[in-house]
Amino acid sequence: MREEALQAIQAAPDLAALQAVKTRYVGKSGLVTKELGSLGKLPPEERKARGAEINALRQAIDTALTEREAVLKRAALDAKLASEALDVTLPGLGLPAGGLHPISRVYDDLIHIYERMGYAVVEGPEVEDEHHNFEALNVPWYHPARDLQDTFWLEDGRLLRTHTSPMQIRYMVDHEPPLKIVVRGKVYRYEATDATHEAMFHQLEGLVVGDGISMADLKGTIAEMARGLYGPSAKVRFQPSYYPFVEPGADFAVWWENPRGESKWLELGGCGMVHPNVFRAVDDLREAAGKERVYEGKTGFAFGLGPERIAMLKYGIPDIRYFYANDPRVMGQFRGEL
Ligand code: FA5
Repeated sequence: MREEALQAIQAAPDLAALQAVKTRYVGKSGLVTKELGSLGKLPPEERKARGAEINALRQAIDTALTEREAVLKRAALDAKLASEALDVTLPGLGLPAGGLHPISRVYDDLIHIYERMGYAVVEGPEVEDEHHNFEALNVPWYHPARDLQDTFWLEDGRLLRTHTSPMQIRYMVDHEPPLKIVVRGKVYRYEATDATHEAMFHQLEGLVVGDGISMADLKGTIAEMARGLYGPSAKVRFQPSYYPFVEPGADFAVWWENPRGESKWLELGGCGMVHPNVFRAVDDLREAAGKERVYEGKTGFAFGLGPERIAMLKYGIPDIRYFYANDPRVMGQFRGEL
């Protein structure tokens, strides 16, 4: 039995098989255990020698079991380590990185510049009423300027705002002067699209109201923005223009150069001194809401510009429609740019 047991132990391929061998020989009803139990049936003179023999056998089996167990445990550990091995020199998994849309990046630049000058940043509703989008901005229904901004009308008589200027009205109705704000957001126009015109685009609106605000303050502010965007030698140009909600009104452009040696005037937006009729309309709305009339005799300036124009030049995007076509070949180039 000795040889047979020792061989079975050596041959056990894993810990479970070894346990089975152990049970077979030295378990409660194992072969060796049974032998020990049958000692009592032997004549007393044989018992001692037989007992010593069985004990020696049992010891040999125990030793062999312990040794084999150590070997198998070691092998199991080695196998586990090998299967869970980690090669720390392998490159990491490439997680797809997003990126900020180029318009968001231009907004961030612009807003940073205005926050430095102490402006508050606000947003307003994209669905507007006619009064805020036109009338209160000195554009009555019969005014030809309504044709300048073709409008998406909703069935309930409201509209998609054609510019961010209605937020001038909303903000002044809710706040007293002095104030300095920029408004960011989407605007909509019922227009045929081309390389520089979209039906949905963005604007950044500025409004400053206080006492003794002048056209010089407006020009200085636009120049400061241009320097923030294009460096200390940036140039700005103002040309007289007409917007019903400002008087006088102007269009402004910045001189734009890039490292490739390209340069030109970039027509950015409109601006001017807030028209007294706008202040009057705001005071009327305030009065109707039970608030004090506080805008009579105040002065202020406003401006509105399109970040798409800045982004097209900055990133060399030749057609405004690429911004919103969700073409991964275009937007993929802004991956990981935060
Ligand atoms: C306005 O919308 C005025 N509210 C701006 C303003 C505000 C003037 C405050 C005075 C005082 P205008 O329609 O010119 O103005 O639009 C302003 C800018 O928006 C343009 O200079 C241009 O940069 C951009 N823009 C206008 N139409 C489109 C369009 N279809 N697609 C892309 N950008 C446009």
